[in-house]
Amino acid sequence: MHNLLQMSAENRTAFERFRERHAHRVAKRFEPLDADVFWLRLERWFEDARSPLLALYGERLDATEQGDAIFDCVVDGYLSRPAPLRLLDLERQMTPDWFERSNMIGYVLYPQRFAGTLSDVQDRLDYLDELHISYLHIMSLLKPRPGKNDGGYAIMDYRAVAPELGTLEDLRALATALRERGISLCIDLVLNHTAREHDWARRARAGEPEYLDYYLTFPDRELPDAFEQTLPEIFPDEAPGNFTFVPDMAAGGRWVWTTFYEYQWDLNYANPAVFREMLSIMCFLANQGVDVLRLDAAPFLWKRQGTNCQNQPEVHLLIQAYRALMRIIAPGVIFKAEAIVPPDDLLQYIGVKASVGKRSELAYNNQFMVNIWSGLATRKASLATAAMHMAPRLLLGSCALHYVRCHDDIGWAMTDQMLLQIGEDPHAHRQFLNDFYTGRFPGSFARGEFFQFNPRTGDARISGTTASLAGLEQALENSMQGGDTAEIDLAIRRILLLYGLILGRAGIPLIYMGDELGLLNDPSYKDHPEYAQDSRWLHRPVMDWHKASRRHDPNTIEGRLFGGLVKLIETRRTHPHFHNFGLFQALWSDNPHILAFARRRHDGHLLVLGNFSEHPQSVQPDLPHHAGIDGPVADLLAPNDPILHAGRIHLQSYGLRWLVGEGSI
Ligand code: OTU
Repeated sequence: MHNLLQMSAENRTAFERFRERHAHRVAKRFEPLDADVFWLRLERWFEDARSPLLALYGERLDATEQGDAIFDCVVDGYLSRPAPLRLLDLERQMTPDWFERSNMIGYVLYPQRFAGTLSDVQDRLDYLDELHISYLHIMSLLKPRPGKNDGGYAIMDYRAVAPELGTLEDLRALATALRERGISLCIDLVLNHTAREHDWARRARAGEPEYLDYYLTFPDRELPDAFEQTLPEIFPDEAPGNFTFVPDMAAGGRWVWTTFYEYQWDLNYANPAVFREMLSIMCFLANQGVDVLRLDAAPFLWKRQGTNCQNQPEVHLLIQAYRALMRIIAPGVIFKAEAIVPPDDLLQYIGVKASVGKRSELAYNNQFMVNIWSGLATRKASLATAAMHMAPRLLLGSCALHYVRCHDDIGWAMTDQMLLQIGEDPHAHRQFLNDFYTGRFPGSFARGEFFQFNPRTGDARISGTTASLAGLEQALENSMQGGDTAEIDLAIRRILLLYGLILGRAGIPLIYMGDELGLLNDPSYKDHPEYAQDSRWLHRPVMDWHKASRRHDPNTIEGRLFGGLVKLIETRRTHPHFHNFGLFQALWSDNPHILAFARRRHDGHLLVLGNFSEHPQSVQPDLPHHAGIDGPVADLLAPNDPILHAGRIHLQSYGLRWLVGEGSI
């Protein structure tokens, strides 16, 4: 009612028109209360859905029919939402900060590599409970093409589970089991492209005009060449260029837009039929019990000649339209934008100015991830500190995912501007990081490999597990050759420092499968023709349950890592300081090795300190004061240890402190 009064006259008319046209049908299919709830929600999100859709497709002659078809899809999605999920929607609407709380702890896994089938994953949930996981990202779950499939990111059927993992029924059972434990389920929605074996692609290939329009295809090189002038290459090493010639497509063959691998065909979102198909897939997945949709490769959804075809304004309109429509259907479901882009671009995915709260709720903080790895290599906090100072602040209702490693490579995506600001030459610094993390730099502790080395530009990204990049692999090898075990200790400290930093930030911290046990690089991918060309498989090892069996023994590496992580997690989840609602502050200290950031909240302030150096360090005693703490200070991680030594705040080698105290905001 009230929302209707807020609408512009034009939107109100459009809404009334919709209501008149569909009232009868909705009343026939819905229970009266459901119909009321439906109209209330539609009223609430009508403008948010209509304006981006008008901007995207309003000029078309068939705009009205397209609008009706999208509306039908919303009605169907709402009708097929199962009762337990509707209850969850209600609960989440009453708890809008459900994904922003201190107890949100994420875990990311490949089902095959973690356990086997989906029901095997279900059998392992007690393990995740030990880590207090409340958010589980299961990758590669939907049916991919056979053979090479980019780790599951080339989907053949969005409405089927990969056969070797089980069935849709197993997925629903797993989602239910997770829900009972208070764990929300995130899966990938690969919306930029389908596998070339997808039914749509097959029909496009056969020349069906309706489906040809689902993809971006060209009869000759004219347009592809024009686009290539400004397009970067995402996988230059293995899949150069952005177009693939398909000789048997339509009559005489066509060039297909393939940003990633040649078997991943980019979808054409300028076609509203594609928009609608993907909406219906979103509903379908949400109604199986998925809570978080990870919008894979979001920046690439819209192409424009003369640009790099990323982060185009239409991408945000698409996300905004999906966001509003899904709120009508399944308000308990949230979006996570997978956009590994510079901070200012990233903010667009969360929403700025008038679009705040209307786009994705979650986004990856890639900058923090690369900057802490840079900090570990240089032993200096300056880059991470400068970046935190400049980072745009996230607004209420959205939060960042913090992570140390994920299934992808590490690309040194800090901005040139940031590197120049701390006095580093951008090219030289990236070169240094590549040398350091592949072990080429003298004295490096890291064991990584290049990903997508581009001989033309000298650019490369890095593959490797957290443990191997943080020195555990090298330390173990050295100790077997009679070397010093102190190196092992340092590697463990580095891993716990990195995790302590991401757990010390607000938002959702993500543990990448196996990091809790220090799983090392898995070079066996080189023996599999399917994987051999893609070094990201180096850091996608199979879960080592034998190592896991040592996790409760504090005298083992696994026990130290797992126990250390559990302690950090238990501290975080039981203290309100880590809730996303708070004022973030980056601090410069008087010691270049120490990273310092704070959060101010009405119920107490938190000051996180991390030492990037292997040597003990100290910082000035008034740092908590600069973080707004007025009274006494306590360390959540070591309540009984004195904080000051010789009048300064002391940190051990790779030490971490979570200091708290009262103060004004
Ligand atoms: C994503 O990554 C996935 O995470 C990858 O595993 C897939 O291969 C890829 O999409 C294709 O589906 O470029 O190097 O800004 O960084 O979408 C990985 C977003 C990637 C891109 C990201 C992409």
